[in-house]
Amino acid sequence: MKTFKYIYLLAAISTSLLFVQCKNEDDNVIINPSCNDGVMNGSETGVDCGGPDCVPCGTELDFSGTYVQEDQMGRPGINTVFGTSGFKDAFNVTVPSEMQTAFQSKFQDKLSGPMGLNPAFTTNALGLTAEEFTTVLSNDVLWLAQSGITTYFNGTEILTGRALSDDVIDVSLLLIFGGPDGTANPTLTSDGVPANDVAFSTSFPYLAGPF
Ligand SMILES: [Ca+2]
Ligand SMILES: [Ca+2]
Repeated sequence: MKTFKYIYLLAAISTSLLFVQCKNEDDNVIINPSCNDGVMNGSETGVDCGGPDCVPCGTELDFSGTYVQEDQMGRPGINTVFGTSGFKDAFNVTVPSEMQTAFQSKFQDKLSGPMGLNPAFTTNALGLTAEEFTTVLSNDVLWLAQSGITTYFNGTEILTGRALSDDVIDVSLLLIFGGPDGTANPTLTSDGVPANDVAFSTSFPYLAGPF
């Protein structure tokens, strides 16, 4: 009977040690360190910043607090280019389902009216008339194809999504000023900035830091 007691005691002690060991391992284990897990790990030099993979420390985005919508950029730059006639603030806070009714005619006047960006506009490289093109633009949402290539424009596919490196401003300028085959007004169909100066981050939100 005494022997059995020692065996039970040893078993109890061993089990306790096992639990203690497991707990310590759980506390110290590092599983897939990332730039948004809230702890300094991997090659980071601060919490979720620094090192080769995360944004430089001091440039982290602050997602705390309550936000209000101040900008609408389904397609970057459209509100800046077409909303300059006193309605940009209203455009920025209008829900997409109401945008076409509220702004299409204003956009068309801005595009091809007598004082517009391109009074000589007939159709563009997509074969769209001024009314058709500004109908697309005034619905300021980013279209996304559920299958196939994701691109703003790659020479074949158009507006099937957007990759961060897509030159969306040049595409917009081409469609505004390039005429039916994209070759009109060559000095107006590019902003002269072909790519980002800083590499994109490899982790969410994937944006490049300031230059
Ligand atoms: Ca981290
Ligand atoms: Ca560009």
